Amino acid sequence: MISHNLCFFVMTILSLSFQLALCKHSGITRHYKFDIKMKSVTRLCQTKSIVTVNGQFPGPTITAREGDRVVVKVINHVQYNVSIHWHGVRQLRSGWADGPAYITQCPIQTGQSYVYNFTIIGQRGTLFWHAHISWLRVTLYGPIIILPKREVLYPFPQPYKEIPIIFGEWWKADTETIINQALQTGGAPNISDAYTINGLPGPSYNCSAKDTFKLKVKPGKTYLLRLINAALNDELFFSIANHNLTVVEADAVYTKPFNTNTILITPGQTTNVLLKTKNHHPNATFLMAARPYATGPATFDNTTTTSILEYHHPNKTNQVTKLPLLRPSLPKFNDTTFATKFIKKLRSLANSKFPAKVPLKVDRRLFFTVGLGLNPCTNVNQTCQGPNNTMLAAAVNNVSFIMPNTAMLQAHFFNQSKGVYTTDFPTNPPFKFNYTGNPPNNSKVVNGTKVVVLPFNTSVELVMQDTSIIGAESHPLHLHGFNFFVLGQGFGNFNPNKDPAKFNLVDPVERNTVGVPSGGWVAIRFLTDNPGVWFMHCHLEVHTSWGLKMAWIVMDGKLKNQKLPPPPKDLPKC
Ligand SMILES: *[C@@H]1O[C@H](CO)[C@@H](O)[C@H](O)[C@H]1NC(C)=O
Ligand SMILES: *[C@@H]1O[C@H](CO)[C@@H](O)[C@H](O)[C@H]1NC(C)=O
Ligand SMILES: *[C@@H]1O[C@H](CO)[C@@H](O)[C@H](O)[C@H]1NC(C)=O
Ligand SMILES: *[C@@H]1O[C@H](CO)[C@@H](O)[C@H](O)[C@H]1NC(C)=O
Ligand SMILES: *[C@@H]1O[C@H](CO)[C@@H](O)[C@H](O)[C@H]1NC(C)=O
Ligand SMILES: *[C@@H]1O[C@H](CO)[C@@H](O)[C@H](O)[C@H]1NC(C)=O
Ligand SMILES: *[C@@H]1O[C@H](CO)[C@@H](O)[C@H](O)[C@H]1NC(C)=O
Ligand SMILES: *[C@@H]1O[C@H](CO)[C@@H](O)[C@H](O)[C@H]1NC(C)=O
Ligand SMILES: *[C@@H]1O[C@H](CO)[C@@H](O)[C@H](O)[C@H]1NC(C)=O
Ligand SMILES: *[C@@H]1O[C@H](CO)[C@@H](O)[C@H](O)[C@H]1NC(C)=O
Ligand SMILES: *[C@@H]1O[C@H](CO)[C@@H](O)[C@H](O)[C@H]1NC(C)=O
Ligand SMILES: *[C@@H]1O[C@H](CO)[C@@H](O)[C@H](O)[C@H]1NC(C)=O
Ligand SMILES: [Cu+2]
Repeated sequence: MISHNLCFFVMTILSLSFQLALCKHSGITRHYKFDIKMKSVTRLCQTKSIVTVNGQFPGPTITAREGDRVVVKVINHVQYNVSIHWHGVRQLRSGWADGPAYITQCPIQTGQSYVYNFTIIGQRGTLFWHAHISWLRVTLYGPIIILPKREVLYPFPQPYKEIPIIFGEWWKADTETIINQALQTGGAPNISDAYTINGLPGPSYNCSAKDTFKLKVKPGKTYLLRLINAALNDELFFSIANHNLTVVEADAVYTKPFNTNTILITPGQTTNVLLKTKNHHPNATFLMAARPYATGPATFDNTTTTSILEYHHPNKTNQVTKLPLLRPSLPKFNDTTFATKFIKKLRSLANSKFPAKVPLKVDRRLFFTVGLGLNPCTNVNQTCQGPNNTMLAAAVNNVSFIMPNTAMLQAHFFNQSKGVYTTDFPTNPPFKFNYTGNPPNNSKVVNGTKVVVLPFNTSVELVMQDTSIIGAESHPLHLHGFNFFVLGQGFGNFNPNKDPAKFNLVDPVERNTVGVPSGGWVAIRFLTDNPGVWFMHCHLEVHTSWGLKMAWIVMDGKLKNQKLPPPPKDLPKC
């Protein structure tokens, strides 16, 4: 193994591709063991058996440094099929470790195990891991913290402490039953009963005061909060009473710092913020609260989760009890004006150390509609709970993605795609209509397992356009295997003649999950520098279940270090 220093030395004299090959192993290997097992947990005065990693909820934190290898042995002891996704980790030439079931691997079946083995290259910040099959990620999730390389500082004030704040969503009923029931009846799945902060709903719910996350802080310090939205179906606003937050990073990429009292975070997104505690603050306890930003036509869980920021003055004792508890004021559930303002403040740091490598030329332009649709009722008794006796569905360019019954990456690698997927995913909508106006008469989706195939090193520009079929709604689209730059967004229909002139090619935010605005569009660019099969889907799990998902195939490049290596020997079989 090449030592860290030698690596740096070698880096200065060798070409870039060679550098990467040598230096990606410059870190250490971090070993983790994930035993998937059931655990009895009580929330909202109800005891429930949930799927966990090592009996922990939320699951364990993966901590690594940029350049480290992470090796996680996952052993499945539960009745469900399981797979784990390392959300936002680029997985450069390690697609076998990405995790979405039936896309890059068959699930790990009961009694089986699989070793995820990947190196973290060129990334530092907060990400998270979660199950990537059915709705199991409701309780199978935990933070991934990627520290900068040794002796490398953050490009912002060094925090006194770092705290993960992971948002979740809690159902009293069994969530596998809920989604299976919904897919059967064709109606919307039952909404959640609570949101959680680090697994705890907090005092705003009945019978929940004892399940409250408390963050104890000292005055006059800087804390780094690593915010993660692991909720299934809801974008969230988050705020702390009487405190401002400074955003410094999104999806493990540094941003230009900006001040805000409220954060918007979609499922699948992460945001690092600095919290400066005040000096000699007379008011000792402050609520931290999160509640949804909801734009869709369906009912949603309109509750608020809270936790407590508690000051501990070194010279005062027992100050906690009698002081007022201040509440933050959060935007209204449908405050799109706030959401838009917040999103527009997010910019890449884009300095010489952390440049924004926006692709300036474009090889392929694609236009995808994303949104809901309908399927005919197929129940034997011809009764369905979707609108007008239909079954709710969702689609990209009107294709509702059907999961294959074997892993696509394997099929691709061994040239056995026949009967698994086809390569005719439409790169434009099959028919044009006023996407954000009155819906067309025919709202039926088409089923398929279709992919877009791209050569290595293709620069892609993708515009994603929300539709108002059934109802306009913000869709947080997540791309596996790549980060992308968010060049622009707007409301109404994308105008290819006018809108590109307004694209930001200088310091657009770089991330892996972006909200397609409700009744609007977003434009992104990325470079296909990573061979494999890469999933792209709405991170609202209900929409993914309905088919709002597709996959990209990026072919091997010509050079040796541009090819996907063969699969590991323990890759699960279907
Ligand atoms: C992880 O992958 C690397 C590179 O392929 C290999 O050298 C190493 O042995 C693997 N580790 C485990 C535990 O499988
Ligand atoms: C979902 O809600 C409906 C209506 O309240 C109820 O009948 C059904 O039992 C619920 N499903 C589950 C799995 O709890
Ligand atoms: C019809 O089928 C659906 C889904 O299988 C079920 O929920 C519903 O109760 C059935 N209705 C009747 C009248 O059998
Ligand atoms: C938050 O920042 C705004 C604008 O910079 C400022 O007006 C406000 O006083 C700050 N609030 C707190 C609680 O520090
Ligand atoms: C302390 O709390 C009171 C209300 O209980 C409020 O009026 C006052 O502005 C707070 N002080 C500070 C410094 O936040
Ligand atoms: C959500 O709850 C708030 C109160 O917390 C209420 O003002 C609002 O009307 C509710 N919205 C919906 C759509 O139920
Ligand atoms: C605590 O007391 C020490 C010595 O009495 C003093 O120097 C320090 O400033 C005090 N700290 C706070 C936060 O009041
Ligand atoms: C938000 O919802 C309220 C109803 O709770 C409605 O009156 C208002 O018009 C909505 N605002 C927007 C911007 O849609
Ligand atoms: C349901 O049918 C009614 C009457 O034909 C129609 O007005 C309405 O648009 C339909 N709804 C959907 C979602 O297709
Ligand atoms: C599309 O529909 C919207 C909403 O009804 C309308 O404001 C807009 O003018 C329509 N656009 C076109 C090109 O017809
Ligand atoms: C598409 O797939 C869904 C879910 O698997 C199924 O319910 C529906 O009937 C299918 N639609 C068609 C037209 O085959
Ligand atoms: C688990 O996955 C295997 C392979 O795809 C499949 O055959 C089996 O039906 C699945 N079992 C469950 C319980 O879903
Ligand atoms: Cu969606």
